[in-house]
Amino acid sequence: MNIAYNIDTLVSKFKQKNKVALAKLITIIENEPERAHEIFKHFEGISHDSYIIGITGSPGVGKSTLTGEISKKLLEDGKSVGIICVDPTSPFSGGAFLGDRVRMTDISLHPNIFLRSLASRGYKGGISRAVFDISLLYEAYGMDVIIIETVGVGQAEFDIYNLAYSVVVVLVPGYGDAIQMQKAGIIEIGDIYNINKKDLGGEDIAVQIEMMLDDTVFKSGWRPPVSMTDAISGEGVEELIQNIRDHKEHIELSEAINDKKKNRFTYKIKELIYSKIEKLISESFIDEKEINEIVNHAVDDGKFKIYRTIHNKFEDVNFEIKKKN
Ligand SMILES: Nc1nc2c(ncn2[C@@H]2O[C@H](COP(=O)(O)OP(=O)(O)OP(=O)(O)O)[C@@H](O)[C@H]2O)c(=O)[nH]1
Ligand SMILES: [Mg+2]
Repeated sequence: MNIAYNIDTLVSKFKQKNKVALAKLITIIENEPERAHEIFKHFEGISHDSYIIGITGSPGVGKSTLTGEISKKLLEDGKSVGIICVDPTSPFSGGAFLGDRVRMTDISLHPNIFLRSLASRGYKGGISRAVFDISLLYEAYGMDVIIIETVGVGQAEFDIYNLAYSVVVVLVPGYGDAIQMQKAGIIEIGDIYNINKKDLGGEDIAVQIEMMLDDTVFKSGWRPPVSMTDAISGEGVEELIQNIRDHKEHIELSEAINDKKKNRFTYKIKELIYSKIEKLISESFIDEKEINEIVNHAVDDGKFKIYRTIHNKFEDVNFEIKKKN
């Protein structure tokens, strides 16, 4: 099949708001990132901006349930929503992927919503690249709001901070000591804090966070609000959405949103450079086959000898990176 022709057809269907075309374009972007520009060149005339919300928090705190409830309310307001769930589980298990699907089935059939789950490993060019490109596709599709759900650990947390305009940090009762949270740096990334599972308590943690926030100076002039929700009954979700709206208004008025928009691209460019270098190094210096040979030798010749082999191989390594023009 002629892929160029395929992309042209998909793009014209996409422009008619065909969800199947959207799904297929996402798949192309996921599997063949080097072709993304062939898709995006068709959208150069589009200037629509979506509002991008990040929802992050430890595994199981209710991010997906909350995302579903928020989306439901946005749909009722006549908004369209594009969701990206970054799943921490292995791409082989597929379990949580299905889980997200099941939890959100009732809304994912709505014509104004689209949901895509990504396993957080196994992406060519990295997961943040895929998240960024899919969010761009959603913008071209005309989505009013984009919600990115990630588990708040390590790189994913960093991604969401750089890719979303309003970051909601979700916590639950019994999460533990507030000091631990501070150590984990979680208090630095949230624009909004939300204690979910309020049916199980959580007043104490809300108070702790409020106190911690009171002790912090916010250069942006935005003091993150704290809300409490029961994502299953939907209680408190309206207040959370109002907090997101307030934050949106704040960054729009202070024009911080322009910096955030630029920052998305800065981040994208840096990610591109890193993945390019990684690829260059792994392709030109040592490949899977060579690694396997060293490992096999180590197993056959004894595991201490591997140190000499590795040392000899890496001792005098130097890289020279040339710019093409
Ligand atoms: N009691 C109670 N349970 C909730 C609430 N919100 C979600 N849950 C339940 O908590 C479990 C995890 O919810 P998810 O929405 O999958 O949480 P998540 O943060 O998306 O999980 P991962 O994506 O796997 O990290 C599910 O069994 C939900 O039904 C709530 O407000 N109260
Ligand atoms: Mg989830």
